[in-house]
Amino acid sequence: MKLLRRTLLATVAALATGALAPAFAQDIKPRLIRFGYGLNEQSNQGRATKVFADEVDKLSGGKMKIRAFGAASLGSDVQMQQALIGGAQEMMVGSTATLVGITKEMALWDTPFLFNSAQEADAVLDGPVGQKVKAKLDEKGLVGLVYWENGFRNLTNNKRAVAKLEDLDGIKLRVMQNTVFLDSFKTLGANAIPLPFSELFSALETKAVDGQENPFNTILSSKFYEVQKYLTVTNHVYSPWIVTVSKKFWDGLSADEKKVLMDAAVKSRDFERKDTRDEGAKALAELKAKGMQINELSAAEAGRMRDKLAAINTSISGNVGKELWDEAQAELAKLRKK
Ligand code: TK8
Repeated sequence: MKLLRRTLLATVAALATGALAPAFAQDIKPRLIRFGYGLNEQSNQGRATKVFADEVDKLSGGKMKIRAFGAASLGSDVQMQQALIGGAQEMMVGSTATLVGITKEMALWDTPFLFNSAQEADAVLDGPVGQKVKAKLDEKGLVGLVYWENGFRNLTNNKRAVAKLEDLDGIKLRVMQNTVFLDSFKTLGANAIPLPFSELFSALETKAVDGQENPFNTILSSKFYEVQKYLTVTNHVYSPWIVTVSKKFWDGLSADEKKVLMDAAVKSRDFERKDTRDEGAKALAELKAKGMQINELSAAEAGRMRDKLAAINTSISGNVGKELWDEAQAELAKLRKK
């Protein structure tokens, strides 16, 4: 009893003199999380990042702080991925397409014409197949939280209106740093050139490349209409973005902290998909008003593109593994029967 009293007294004294203060101070200091992304603050990516940051602040009672860095100010997607793996940066959002070099299963999402609608994309990405692909990141030093919508990609260029397959011939087209995109557009006859997104605007402006492909939202928010004349509605592939965390950082978080990040990520995902779709629905008219010349690829020409790309599908299925490929196809078949 006497001993207990003495210990208690000692503790109280230590507390009063601040001898234990350093331990407490560390608990109070908010955890700082650097979150990088490639588009600008005014984009759908920027808006959803803000929602994520606010939610993390709220759910953690201010104990976790997201510091957002837009416009690739922490580097391109590929550079940020490496920083996350090394532990020099905590979080990012970027294209799944740029992760293919790290996790080959991510190439599943690059399959041309895989999804017919955003609803199909949501169901597969949030379902067992999407979770399986995401989980593959773990062994590479990354933790995938949720998929956001980048969206269906469309083609812009400065040479000519692309109405048929042959119109792509020789167009210098920037593609993402990813072999599926490179091979797809080479197969379609374009002169495909891989470049990080952060270099794209200036490459278009200086005419180092003639064209690029991205969703309407990005063509608008990145002001590509200033340097591109023709827009062809091709919807050739649906691109997801993925919110990722450095595994080194993640492993040091408490269960509560992990939950805060996951819950905030889900909230940001739901916001982002709706926001992107709302903006996307109005974007085409806006791009027209900005002076872009817009045409739709006919169903017959889209069909010719699909046929030409059939060989790409076979190689994707080989790369991601037949089991995963078949599972995705089966899930899609089920959705389409409903
Ligand atoms: C932004 C990119 C972009 C992607 C691209 O960092 O590179 O064209 O569509 O959204 O991830």
